[in-house]
Amino acid sequence: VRTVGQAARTAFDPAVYLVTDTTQCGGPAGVVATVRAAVAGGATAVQLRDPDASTRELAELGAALLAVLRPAGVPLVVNDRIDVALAIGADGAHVGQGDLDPVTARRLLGPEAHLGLSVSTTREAAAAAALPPGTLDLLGVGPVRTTTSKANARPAIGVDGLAAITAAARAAGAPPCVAIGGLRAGDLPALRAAGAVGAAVISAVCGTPDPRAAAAALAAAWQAR
Ligand code: TZP
Ligand code: MG
Repeated sequence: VRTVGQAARTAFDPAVYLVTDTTQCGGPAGVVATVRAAVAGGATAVQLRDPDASTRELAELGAALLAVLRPAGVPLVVNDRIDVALAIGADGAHVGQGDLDPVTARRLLGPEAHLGLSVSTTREAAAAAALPPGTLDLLGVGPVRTTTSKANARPAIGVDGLAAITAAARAAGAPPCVAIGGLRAGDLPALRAAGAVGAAVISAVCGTPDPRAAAAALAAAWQAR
């Protein structure tokens, strides 16, 4: 969402959307190194996600990531923590169904920040479409496949479930859908065919010895048709 007269934020391209996991990256310094490498490989957006970090740890890690991402022109959003997103001057936030409601999150973030919402069902996508215009920029849809990166993840919906939700979202006028959950480079052409505008990943990048090559493989797979 953009408002005339306010400074433009970094453009949000969700094609290869890296979500960070501090444990899989080997600690906060590993997160920074992974993000730097992934961006060099072709990651187009980054979400800072660490449900276990203290508020101060999360803000410090976010500031370190912004120092890497701003010069690269890659946006950073913060999972769940609107307060931390605002405190560090991130590009926006991503909320789940149990987090702060999107209308309140939008009010706090202002009109030009990026705001994403997780959905797992066509019903949740329809509810997202019914929010006031300008509330949401993106839906995170999944988990498409079984994931071990999120505690208490919902059941996997598969590529067919993703296709059903992207279709419902489009029909209802909801924001575009990025796929998430257990995704590997080989999945990306099918996700694209199912209507997703990108793939969000943790372990396909954070769990690998060469995150730059992993991100490059995802970027290449996203372009392939
Ligand atoms: N939300 C739904 S699945 C998931 C999140 C945060 C984890 C994705 O991680 P991975 O390793 O790509 O399955
Ligand atoms: Mg959350």
